[in-house]
Amino acid sequence: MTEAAWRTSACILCECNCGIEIQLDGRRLARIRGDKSHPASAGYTCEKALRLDHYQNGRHRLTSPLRRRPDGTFEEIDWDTALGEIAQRLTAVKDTHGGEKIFFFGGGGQGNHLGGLHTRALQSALGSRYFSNALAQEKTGEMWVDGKLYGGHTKGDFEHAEVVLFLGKNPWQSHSFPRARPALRELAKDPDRTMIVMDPRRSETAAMADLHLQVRPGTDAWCLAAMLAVLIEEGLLDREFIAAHTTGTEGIVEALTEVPVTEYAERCGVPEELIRTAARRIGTAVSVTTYEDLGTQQAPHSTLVSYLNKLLWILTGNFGRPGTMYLHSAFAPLTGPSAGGGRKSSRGRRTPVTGAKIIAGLVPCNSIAEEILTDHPERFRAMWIESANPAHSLADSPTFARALDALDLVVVVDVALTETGRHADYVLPAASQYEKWEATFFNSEFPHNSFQLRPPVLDPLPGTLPEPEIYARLLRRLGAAPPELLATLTEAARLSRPAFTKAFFDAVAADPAVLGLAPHLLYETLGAALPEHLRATAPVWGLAQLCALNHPDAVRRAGFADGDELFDAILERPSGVTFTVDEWSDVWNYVRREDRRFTVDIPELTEWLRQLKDDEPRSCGDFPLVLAAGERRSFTANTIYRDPRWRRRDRDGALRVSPADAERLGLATGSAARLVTERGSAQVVVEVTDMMRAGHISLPNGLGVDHPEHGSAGVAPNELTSLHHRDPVAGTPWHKYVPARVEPLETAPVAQAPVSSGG
Ligand SMILES: Nc1nc2c(c(=O)[nH]1)N[C@H]1C(S)=C(S)[C@@H](COP(=O)(O)OP(=O)(O)OC[C@H]3O[C@@H](n4cnc5c(=O)[nH]c(N)nc54)[C@H](O)[C@@H]3O)O[C@H]1N2
Ligand SMILES: Nc1nc2c(c(=O)[nH]1)N[C@H]1C(S)=C(S)[C@@H](COP(=O)(O)OP(=O)(O)OC[C@H]3O[C@@H](n4cnc5c(=O)[nH]c(N)nc54)[C@H](O)[C@@H]3O)O[C@H]1N2
Ligand code: SF4
Ligand SMILES: [Mo]
Repeated sequence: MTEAAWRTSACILCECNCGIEIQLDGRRLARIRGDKSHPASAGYTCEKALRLDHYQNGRHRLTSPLRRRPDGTFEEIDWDTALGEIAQRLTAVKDTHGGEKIFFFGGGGQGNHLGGLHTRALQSALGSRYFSNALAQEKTGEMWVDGKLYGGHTKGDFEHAEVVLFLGKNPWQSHSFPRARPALRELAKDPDRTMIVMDPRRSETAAMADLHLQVRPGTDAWCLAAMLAVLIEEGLLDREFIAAHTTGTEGIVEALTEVPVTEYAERCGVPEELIRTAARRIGTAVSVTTYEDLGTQQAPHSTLVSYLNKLLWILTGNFGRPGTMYLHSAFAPLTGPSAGGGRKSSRGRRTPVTGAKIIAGLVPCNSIAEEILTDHPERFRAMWIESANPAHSLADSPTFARALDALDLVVVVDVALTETGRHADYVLPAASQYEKWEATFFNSEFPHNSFQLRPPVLDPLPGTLPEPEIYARLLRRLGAAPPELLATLTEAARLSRPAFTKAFFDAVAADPAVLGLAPHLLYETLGAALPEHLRATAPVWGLAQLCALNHPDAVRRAGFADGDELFDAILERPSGVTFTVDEWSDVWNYVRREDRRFTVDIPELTEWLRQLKDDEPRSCGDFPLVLAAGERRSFTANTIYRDPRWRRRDRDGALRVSPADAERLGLATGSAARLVTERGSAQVVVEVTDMMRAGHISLPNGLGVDHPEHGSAGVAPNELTSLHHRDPVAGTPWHKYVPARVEPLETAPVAQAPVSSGG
């Protein structure tokens, strides 16, 4: 027998989207291995990718549109009925309340951003103006700071940096940069390089670090302020870089000069000498990169911490050289313009009811329920949700569910009947990410940036449709595309690609609003002229054109004269294409400022830094512990895998507790306990581990989802979180800082295999 072919695809479980190859057995993803031809991952995968058949073929898959009955149960209906009714009800909301009352959430998860293009077209057709996704509960504080400083997204060249700082980030488990584990191992074993980890927990990454700054939870601002003060005190700022590349450092440097290092070291619980050693190492290294993630972005002072983190590498001149930080090209934008980058376009946009700041076009996740559960005339009336599970992933799930129930219409597009789908009026079953063309826009490498368009490896499961087709059918019912325009573009597409390019850009020039519908128009016209199996790739042609316009030199250096050549290469190379090639000196061109300098002064954050001095420790009354609700572990992957059996270990997602707290509370590994917060309580299984410091406890993310066959395991973390603890600037939740207490339960310890703290 000949061996089944290996098909090219990608892992969809985290933003790395490692290239994989899949061997099918019928419809089963029988064997999976890393794809050596993938430009970024080069053959690497972690263990989670090997279990992707749980996603593809689990019992959770839906095969018919569902409509909710008045009693809350669902009935199967056909696609025509579903889309006909949805079109009618959307139109009714629009006519009665205005299209801007239809709120959009999601539009892509960890592996699928092509559907999101079409949701934009639907938004445009309905006149909807407000949307959000998971980034507005993690990254918007950082995006706001990025916008003010340079107007772009930064990342680090971790593979070549002499010193790397991970701030509330555990890449051993969560990855987020290519080949994270080999890169960490190399960093750890090289005596000339230094890994610094700031984390209250002795995470897998912290255990490998040269310097572990084991802060008290939620005190990173004091620790970073102290490190910056040491840099200033010891004359370690890069004055040349500051003079050549920045404006407005005086105010913040003055504020940092006043930081009392000894006192702040005490506040954050890290020995002063260790803070000084870390600061000196950063101040004297040839190259430094830093990575901040959820540990600080979902904790007190998060936006201030983002600023202090960026000051560490800016004031020491660690930008724009190998081994340092960089700005990069984008194949397609992941969000709207960031705060200060689009100073004109997005400044001052606020939500209609509570006036919360909209950053990068995203409504803060914690505000959404508040924008609905009110009798304010501007409240949202309907919600469209795709590729997201906000009734599980947003703070205070019970309140979010109540908000969904208060709407006139909720439509969910998903592969499964999720916690969110249960509150929908209609659930539309999408084809899986292995049954359609897919891609992600998490493309953030430099100097070579790559993009992968993955072909389907299977036909859609009967009863499901790929998102482009779902949206096309709905938009046709809504009469979204002007018929004359469709006719002109269809005709041009039949003629030739250059004729189409001209017709398309003429149409955009005549009426820029055409861009809003572009994904739909391209699917209907250019797509219809392509061979049928390529139809869904047509919107990528549009993105390739924009990419070539935005980065003409870098795209040319990558070997493509124009957007057409780039698009053809994308289709020809399913493992991925390097779409921009830069030199390190080009990095300044990505600074979206006329003078190409960093605008360092952010007065409101400088003021916040000054106030740290008088900031009282949070008094937690009945809740003496800090719960980190949502830790990334070997067996977590947001809520993408729904079958609890995918977890070979830690099926219940144990509550991690320090030995000191366990002894005080009379708990042992395997004990049952009640975990109580201001918002709720849950029964948990305890794991006693010296990863945790006293006073700090932790639950994994992504658990507590139900499965039709195997039920639910573990705790849904947002049953325990509240809407009120959030960043004052960005509105991002403090999932990693939930005041809590643990009460032992009388049950005998559950027999369990020993749990190791390793990966
Ligand atoms: N295995 C796995 N990998 C994933 C995911 C997954 O679900 N599973 N999800 C992906 C997604 S969506 C994201 S956003 C990333 C997130 O990736 P990470 O941010 O790395 O993930 P977390 O484990 O949530 O948090 C990181 C660390 O923050 C620490 N922390 C908690 N409180 C504090 C604090 O007050 N200060 C500091 N300094 N640290 C603190 C925790 O101990 C933890 O080690 O992971 C991605 N990768
Ligand atoms: N307490 C707490 N809450 C958290 C976090 C935390 O650490 N603690 N982390 C936050 C973070 S960083 C993130 S990123 C969010 C993640 O939360 P969400 O963005 O809400 O998303 P996921 O859990 O990734 O869910 C993705 C959904 O997409 C569906 N899906 C998969 N493939 C397809 C497809 O091809 N088409 C369609 N239409 N749907 C598909 C899946 O079935 C699933 O329902 O959670 C956040 N919530
Ligand atoms: S690192 Fe992320 S994308 Fe890569 S194999 Fe693991 S889960 Fe998948
Ligand atoms: Mo995330």
